[in-house]
Amino acid sequence: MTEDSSTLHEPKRSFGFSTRAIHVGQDPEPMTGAVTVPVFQTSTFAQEAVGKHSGYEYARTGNPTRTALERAFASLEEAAFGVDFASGLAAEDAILRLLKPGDHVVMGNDAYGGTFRLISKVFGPVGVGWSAHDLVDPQELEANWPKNTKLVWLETPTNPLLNIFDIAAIAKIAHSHGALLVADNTFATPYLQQPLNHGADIVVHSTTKYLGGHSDTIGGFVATNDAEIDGHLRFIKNAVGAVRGPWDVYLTLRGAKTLAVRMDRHLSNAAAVVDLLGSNDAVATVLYPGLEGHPGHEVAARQMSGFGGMVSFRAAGGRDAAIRIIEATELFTLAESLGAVESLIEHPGVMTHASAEGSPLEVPDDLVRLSVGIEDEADLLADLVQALRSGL
Ligand code: P1T
Repeated sequence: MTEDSSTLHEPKRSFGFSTRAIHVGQDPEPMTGAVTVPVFQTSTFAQEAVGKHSGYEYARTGNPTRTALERAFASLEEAAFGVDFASGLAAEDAILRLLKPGDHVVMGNDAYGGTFRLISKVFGPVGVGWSAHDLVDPQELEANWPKNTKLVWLETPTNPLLNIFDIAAIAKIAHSHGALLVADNTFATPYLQQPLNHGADIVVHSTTKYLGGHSDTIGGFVATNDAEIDGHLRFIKNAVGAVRGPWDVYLTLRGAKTLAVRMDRHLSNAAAVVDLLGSNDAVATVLYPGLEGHPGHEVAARQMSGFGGMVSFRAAGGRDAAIRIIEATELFTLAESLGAVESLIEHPGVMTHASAEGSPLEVPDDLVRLSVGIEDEADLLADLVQALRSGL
């Protein structure tokens, strides 16, 4: 065996979401009956004879703890294949290695700053072209289709402006030009949105966020229904070595078992936060796809089953007021990252999206991003009320 195969043996749709999160790929361990997938903390596997082994030979290539996660997460995306990576960016890097010099990537004009940095500053210098488009209007892309485009790369909802892109409409345009559509599903999670079912070819996640859910690991994941793409990803993972140790994989798999219940609480807390922000004088605009006035509301209602736990707003008092508010929270922790049980607050312009400064993906400097956690709603609201006073 060269790369571990993750062909999904379990039926894809027979169980509900939470049942799949808890059971797919996670049968009791055959030797001892251990109910929880063990942490196979080993770098290598004994072979019975030369070339005759259990299916595992070396842990960069394959590890049973990782196989369990790959099967479970593939089933959450209703995908045939899934590959775990060392980080969200390592997963993105493996996808982008599908490209050759001269190829072009179309990006949305709002995305995680690190994704923009990877495409423009790592792949750009070796000859991969890129352009940023306002994918809110897919016709703009159709009218200005850059030649040699092989990949269209979108997030929806986007980080940090929470724009919504119509996956099915953009997939149709990409496919009509022979390009693949990659959807970063980190903000929505497979609980709220399954991009492959809307026509995307590849789904990528930073599992550091909601899937892991506890701010204790870095990880990435890619799902696809295309065996050739899966083969490419496994080859790159093995050849380049962007793998995680089994303990981190175990923690991510354990975190995802509660994804559905956590997301329900993220949704209700986020809705309460949105209500509060909407009537506060320190806030100029609330960005949240659940708001009826949000330009992507209808598309989001169609392709998502909930609007997510991320909320952004623009401070009425500009950049300095935004920073004062961010520094005044006591329960919302000032930190990068998102999607975990605890609430976080940050200034994208200076923090997560600093690498996009001066580019088409630059974010407004009065922007505040909240990752609304699953603490008690009343405590979160009280913290925001007191912090927002600093913005007046
Ligand atoms: O940090 P890493 O696991 O490598 O994932 C990168 C990544 C990919 N895609 C999206 C949508 C992301 O938000 C991220 C990471 N984002 C942050 C760290 C952040 O605070 O926005």
